[in-house]
Amino acid sequence: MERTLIIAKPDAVQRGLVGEIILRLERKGLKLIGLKMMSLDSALLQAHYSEHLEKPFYAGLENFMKSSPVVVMAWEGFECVGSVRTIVGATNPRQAEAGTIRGDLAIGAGRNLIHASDSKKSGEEEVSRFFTDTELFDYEKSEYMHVYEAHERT
Ligand code: IDP
Ligand code: MG
Repeated sequence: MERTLIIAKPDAVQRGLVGEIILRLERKGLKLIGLKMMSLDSALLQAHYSEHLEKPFYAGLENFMKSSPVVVMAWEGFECVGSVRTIVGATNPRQAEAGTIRGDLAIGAGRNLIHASDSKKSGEEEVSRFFTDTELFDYEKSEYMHVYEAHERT
């Protein structure tokens, strides 16, 4: 099954929207396999946002991501990376569709509440970057027979 890294960013923590984010992912049927609060430092952020280091918004992004603790989560599910991106919505909350986390709950481009991995490969890499093996949990989710067909459960 695919894994995806979610970060409830400082604005989600400060605005009390961490529970709302978890609720939406739980309701989808995804499995939470890791969860912790962290303060992010420059080294971790530079690795996480390596593709954006040269962008004009990077300095502001790094400062913002260090402005408050964040809640990081690892979620698992069949083809979950794309499904979660759909639930999260477009990067700019003003262009994100109603019904998505960003479309419903955010408005500022640099205050879009949530990070979600953008591919299967980055999901694997990002979960490994933020979680040790002992912080990730392998367990049976009993409702899976009501969430997936058999071939999707393997
Ligand atoms: P994503 O979070 O939807 O994957 P990316 O393009 O990977 O979007 O950008 C990473 C993060 O950088 C965004 O979530 C947002 O916080 C910030 N960011 C991206 N573009 C802008 C911008 O134009 N202005 C301010 N912040 C931006
Ligand atoms: Mg991205």
